[in-house]
Amino acid sequence: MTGLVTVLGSGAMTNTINGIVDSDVMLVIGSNTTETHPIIGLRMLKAVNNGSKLIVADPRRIQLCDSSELWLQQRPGTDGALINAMCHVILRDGLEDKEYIAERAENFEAFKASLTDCTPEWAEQISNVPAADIEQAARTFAAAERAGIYYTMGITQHTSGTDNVCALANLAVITGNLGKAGAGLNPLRGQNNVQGASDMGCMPTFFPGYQRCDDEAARKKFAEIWGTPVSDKPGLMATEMPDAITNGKLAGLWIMGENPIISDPNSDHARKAFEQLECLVVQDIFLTETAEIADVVLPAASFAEKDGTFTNTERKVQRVRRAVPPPGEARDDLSIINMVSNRMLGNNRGGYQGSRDPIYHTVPPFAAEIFTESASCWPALTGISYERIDEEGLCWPCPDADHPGTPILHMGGFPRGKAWLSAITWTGPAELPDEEYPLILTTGRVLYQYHTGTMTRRSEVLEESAPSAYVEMHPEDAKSLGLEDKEVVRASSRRGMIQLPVRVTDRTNKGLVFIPFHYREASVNLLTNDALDPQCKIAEAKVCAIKIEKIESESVEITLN
Ligand SMILES: Nc1nc2c(c(=O)[nH]1)N[C@H]1C(S)=C(S)[C@@H](COP(=O)(O)OP(=O)(O)OC[C@H]3O[C@@H](n4cnc5c(=O)[nH]c(N)nc54)[C@H](O)[C@@H]3O)O[C@H]1N2
Ligand SMILES: Nc1nc2c(c(=O)[nH]1)N[C@H]1C(S)=C(S)[C@@H](COP(=O)(O)OP(=O)(O)OC[C@H]3O[C@@H](n4cnc5c(=O)[nH]c(N)nc54)[C@H](O)[C@@H]3O)O[C@H]1N2
Ligand SMILES: [Mo]
Repeated sequence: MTGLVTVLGSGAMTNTINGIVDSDVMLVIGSNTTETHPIIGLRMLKAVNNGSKLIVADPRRIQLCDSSELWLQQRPGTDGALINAMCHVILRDGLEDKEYIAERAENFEAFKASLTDCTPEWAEQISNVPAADIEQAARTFAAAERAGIYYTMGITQHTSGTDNVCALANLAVITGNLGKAGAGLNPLRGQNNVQGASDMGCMPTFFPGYQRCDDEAARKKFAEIWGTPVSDKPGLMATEMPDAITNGKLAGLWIMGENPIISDPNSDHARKAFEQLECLVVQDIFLTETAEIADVVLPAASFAEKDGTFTNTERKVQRVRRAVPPPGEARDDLSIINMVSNRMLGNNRGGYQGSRDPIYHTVPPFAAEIFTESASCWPALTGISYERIDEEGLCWPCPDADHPGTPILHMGGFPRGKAWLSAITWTGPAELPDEEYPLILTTGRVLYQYHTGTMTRRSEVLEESAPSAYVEMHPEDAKSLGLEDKEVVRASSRRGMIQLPVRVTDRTNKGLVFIPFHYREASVNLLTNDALDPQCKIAEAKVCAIKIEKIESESVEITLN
């Protein structure tokens, strides 16, 4: 990754959840916060009550639009143009924070030159957002003493996802909004402990603490700590694995806590690839669609059945304690990994004597030992211990035992010195509508369901509240296809077909439809595009081209005959 994204590192919020109420302006872009991060959404609404101005940029009329001062309804996949145009206005009118830029940013002149043609009128052509609204958004954002940016998957799940994030980082830097309360660049992380998993090195290029595997010194350090040689070759991203399997480069896969047969864009391609594996192991708390095609299923314990820490979206490391024992043969994930590793070692098949054998339940002292090791490997955690977070978590970086933690990042400067303002060239989505597939499909979430539904669809209350898939469609599009509200239709793309009811609503714009991805019986990932962002390899789940067709029912045909 380039420029600022590297500076910002882990992808956590630079600021805190409670600090949101201190902001003067909030730009919420590509985040349906009240449905997907309801607690954070409440903080935003509280900030609005306190007088903070809310700018929403989202192709759909999400709940936050009702409380916003300005709603930019862009075409999906055009954020890069929109944000560049906001930066253009700010620099054209001299509204930037000159002192901050001089002190803390690099590459300013080249960045400024790159924006010459990114006028609001140019961005209106691309995004369909009126130039006057772009101007107003830019001026409101730049005028604020404390302006915070909040973004999620509407920004990242694009072939231009990394560029979009860099463009937002540019906006935060030129207005001096990094390293200050009530401001910041705040990606709202999705899954519980996805932050902790990244911190611990669950990414193909990193050891724990974002220390790169192709860095000689880091390799030496971890080889010493772990007492075994470590590889210098980055692994594959999950999104690259289906193709690696079909190309014969990957023969075995051990999937823990993911259900890619429903959650991977272009999921039929993923399923076909997984079926070719020599060995597929799935470790999950339920028998998922992916587990059903596995050679081996390892039953895991859930969050309430184990000990350890979870790190949240604001980098706060918090203790988790086992409330109930795991059912039946289920074991916590750590014990399962240890048991397999020790068996491999016993059979001379690699493996690693990581611990005592066998540990069937992770008891607190063992989880604490692991934490102590992590803290010794990564300076940002060194000051955190189980004793210190017994009652209240601490935000990393926390370099020593007396350090209070760091709720707000970059107060005193950036880790790489100065922030690099990178020139971003807007590029559109990989697949756009045409005559055959005339509608843009965007996908996402609803409040009552979680991802592939393995957990939420087992809850009667949640399932009753949101029992069925649907396709959100603008009244004019529905009318031109002769569709009524709730009518079951066929939705298809170049990759697949599903059937589901229409929900006619003006929440979306003409030409755009939205389908949630929670429902296996109408799994929208059969339709989505697996084109990847060339830098971070995220798939373009937020834009592809589809068509919707009326299903002529048999009864209608019989009547006609
Ligand atoms: N209830 C519930 N909450 C969840 C989850 C869940 O499954 N259910 N999942 C969690 C996880 S892992 C994640 S990652 C987060 C995701 O949280 P969000 O990103 O907030 O959720 P999404 O519904 O995927 O998409 C957010 C918004 O992006 C908009 N959007 C679509 N295309 C574009 C575009 O091109 N540009 C912009 N600016 N916006 C666009 C959509 O209209 C939608 O309002 O939610 C987390 N919270
Ligand atoms: N079309 C479309 N596709 C998307 C997205 C989108 O917006 N649109 N969003 C993408 C995003 S951001 C995400 S995060 C993914 C989510 O995709 P997945 O991660 O595949 O979805 P989940 O249903 O959350 O799967 C998590 C699995 O972990 C299991 N589990 C829960 N707790 C534990 C545990 O403690 N141990 C173990 N071993 N297993 C456990 C659950 O039973 C479940 O099967 O979907 C992605 N796919
Ligand atoms: Mo996510």
